[in-house]
Amino acid sequence: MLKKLFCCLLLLGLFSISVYCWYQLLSSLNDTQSEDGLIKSGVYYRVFRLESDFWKEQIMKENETTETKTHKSPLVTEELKKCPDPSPLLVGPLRVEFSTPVSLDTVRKENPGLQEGGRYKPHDCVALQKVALIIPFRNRDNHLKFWLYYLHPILQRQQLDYGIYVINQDGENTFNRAKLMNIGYAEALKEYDYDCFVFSDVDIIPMDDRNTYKCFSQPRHLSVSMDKFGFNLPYNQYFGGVSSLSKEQFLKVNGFPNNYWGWGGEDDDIFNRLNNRGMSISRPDGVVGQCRMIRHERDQNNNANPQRFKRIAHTLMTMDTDGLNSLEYKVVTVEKHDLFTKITVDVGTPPKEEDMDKDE
Ligand code: UDH
Ligand code: NGS
Repeated sequence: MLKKLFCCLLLLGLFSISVYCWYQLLSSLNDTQSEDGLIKSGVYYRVFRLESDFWKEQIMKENETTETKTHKSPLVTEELKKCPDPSPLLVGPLRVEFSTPVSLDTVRKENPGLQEGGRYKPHDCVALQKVALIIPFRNRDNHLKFWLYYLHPILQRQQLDYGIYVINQDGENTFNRAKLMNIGYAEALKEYDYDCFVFSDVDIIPMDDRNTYKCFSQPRHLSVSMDKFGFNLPYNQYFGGVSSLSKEQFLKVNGFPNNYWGWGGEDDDIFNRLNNRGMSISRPDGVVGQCRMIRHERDQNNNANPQRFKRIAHTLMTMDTDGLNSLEYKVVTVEKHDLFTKITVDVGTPPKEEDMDKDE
């Protein structure tokens, strides 16, 4: 009897010891596996997963809220500061040359921040001005490539909110640069609330990015120191090449004249208009204002206008009736390219009695 009792106690002891050992073994296994997160079953794993999913969800929710916040553009715009003046991105003098051809593909690759139609605005500050760049144009594709190649990076460094408008005269009739400028002004305003207009020949490139393509308190002449004039002004009243006028300044003079067909005089006419309305011309200094012109022959159907001297002598009499308020044209096509907006227009023909496409 005593022997049986001893055997039972021994078995019970052995059983307890084995149970204890199994327990220790299992719990040590669980600890290791839950630490490195590899265990495929068991309480620890589930807790770990649940916690992990919970935090994942929380993090995702947090991200969503931040993302929604950053996508609310009005909020962000409110927070953005005005861009500093002058732009801290300017580098000063630039090397400008036309011996190596450029491709539009290169220009596209080098300007990834552009929006359709050649639009741009700085993403980290609010541009000081909304500038429409107007280029009078016909059959100058090679010049346009150089212009886009050089100007896009400059305008971006100048931190402008800008759009490029190439106003292409349809057909082969006598060219009318000034009317194309007026059309550019009118068409650009249909698209965006621009407050400044830069009128630029397609073949003129600034050699210094401190020559900011924006508007000033007085109308601005920007191409003041051109290589073809020995880096000088050809005459004091010269207002050709590249100029900028605020919307207000442009309206004050009724824009450009529409009736200068062929080469010459239209820039002198707008100079007279500005002068007649009491404005003066502002200019950068001769170093900052240096620019290069792409050499070319005179285009077809842009012969010197024999009427130009007579016309500029009468600006005061004609400026209130010839200009923005008498502008008539037809839009033929509007093409939104990556690097610019091309608007092809029918500007009409010069009056028959004036054979303006013949040299004097
Ligand atoms: N333009 C065109 N196509 C034309 C004519 C003019 O796109 O057929 C535009 C272009 O933007 C050009 C601007 O109008 O830059 C002024 O025209 P222009 O370059 O003919 O005028 P500019 O005074 O030259 O610069 C005149 C011809 C000089 C010939 C000299 C020959 N050695
Ligand atoms: C003047 C013209 C302007 C012209 C300027 C420069 O004589 O329209 O020369 O021309 N005025 C008249 O003819 C009345 S350029 O040397 O760039 O071809 O802009």
